[in-house]
Amino acid sequence: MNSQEYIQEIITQVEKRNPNEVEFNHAVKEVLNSLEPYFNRNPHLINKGILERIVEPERQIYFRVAWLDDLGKVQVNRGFRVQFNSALGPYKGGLRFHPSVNQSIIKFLGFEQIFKNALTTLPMGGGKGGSDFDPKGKSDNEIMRFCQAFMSELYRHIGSDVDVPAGDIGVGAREIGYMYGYYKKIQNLHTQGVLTGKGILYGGSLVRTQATGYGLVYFVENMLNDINETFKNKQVVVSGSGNVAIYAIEKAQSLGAKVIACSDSNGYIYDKNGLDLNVIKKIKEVNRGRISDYLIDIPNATYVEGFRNIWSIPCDIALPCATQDELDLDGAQQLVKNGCKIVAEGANMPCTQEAVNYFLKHYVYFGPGKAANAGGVATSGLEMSQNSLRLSWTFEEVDQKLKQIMNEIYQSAKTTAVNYNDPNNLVLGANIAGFNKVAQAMLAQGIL
Ligand code: NDP
Ligand code: 2IT
Repeated sequence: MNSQEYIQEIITQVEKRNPNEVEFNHAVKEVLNSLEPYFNRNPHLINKGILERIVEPERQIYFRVAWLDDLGKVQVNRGFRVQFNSALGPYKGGLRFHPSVNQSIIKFLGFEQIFKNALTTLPMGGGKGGSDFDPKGKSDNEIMRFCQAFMSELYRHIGSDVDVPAGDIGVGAREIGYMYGYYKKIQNLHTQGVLTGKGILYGGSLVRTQATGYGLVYFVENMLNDINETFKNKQVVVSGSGNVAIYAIEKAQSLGAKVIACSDSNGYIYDKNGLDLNVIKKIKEVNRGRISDYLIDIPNATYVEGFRNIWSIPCDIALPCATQDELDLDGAQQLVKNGCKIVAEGANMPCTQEAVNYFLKHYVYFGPGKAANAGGVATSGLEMSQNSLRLSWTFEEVDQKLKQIMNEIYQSAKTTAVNYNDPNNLVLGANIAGFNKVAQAMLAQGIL
């Protein structure tokens, strides 16, 4: 059997075994299809059962989360944790609270996380979890009761050397605080390394809040550097206005870029003078409001309903930082038509496969999420290190380490792409570099 047949056989098997899991099948195809040249060079790995095992989670946990809302009514949500691969270290990956969460979404995120974590250079396996709970419109007490109910089951499956969750969509410092507090109470253990993204007062790391957005911009700096460019005076469009988007905007602005648009799930704002990030932080981090509120402070800006239309704005650099499949072929065509040179994914799989293929074909330099947004989990890894040491590093120390890691991730994706004679294909570079580490570790540890 040759590489192509082997890969096709596994893809067909995954489709058959996981029908209707659209996102998971997309993620598997995206990774496996870029591994053909790798298996061509390493044919001895074809009969070792690596792909067969890597597409099957080591363990999947589903549970009921029952909680009382403010009206005293019982609410029931679904809880998920997928412990996908532990070849490189304890399972590591975020928790997502969003009504769209289902088995397919958690599995796609867990699968991506395996290779992303491998690229960080830190010893972390891949996992992901969450719930179909919708935090929008819930009171602070409801959020707390939900987080406690969620942790009352999750606690038995996690641990600092077992599985270390963190935040993702709908889960930030507030939610991690409630979950950490409850874990500590029911376990009677201050084992800080069990969750990352904690508050600074009880074991959190400086820079973790900023890390994904900052890391994305550090990654793009490397991309720009390779084409003899910088962020200075570049027009940048960022989708989303959550944790990743806000700190991507902050770092890009500090490097001299003009960020002219961002969005939420209802629509986008366009401010030709450059976004006022303090207004956005007030709306999203303090008031938990809608991005359309930007016009209250900045009446000259424009608000447009429908978040997908953001890609029609002419820009040099586009950073999708909201959610999966938010940038489709239509968006990609508009970006290319308007002369966009760089697209890098702050979110997980925000570009559809058609969009990615279109970028690669039209010489847009493309940074795939598992490399470009790895700064968040990398800094989670640094938080785990500090927890083990029982020490806290300064902001500058952590930021420096984050920058170093992002440079290394870029170099590893780039050199692998060059080595495989496709020098501008960072999708291929990141997938092969990440996969190779996990495959080698799996081989060394025997058939598990
Ligand atoms: P947040 O919850 O802080 O923000 C999410 C943003 O995306 C909000 O603006 C939200 O709008 C928008 N959004 C979410 N879901 C949808 C949807 N279905 N349709 C349209 N817009 C949507 O999450 P993060 O910023 O943490 O996460 C953003 C992305 O980055 C996700 O893909 C996540 O997996 C990825 N990521 C996050 C990391 C982290 O450390 N937090 C690390 C690496 C990747 P609204 O408020 O209207 O819902
Ligand atoms: O998608 C991601 O990498 C995250 N949500 C961060 C995971 C983590 O463990 O910090």
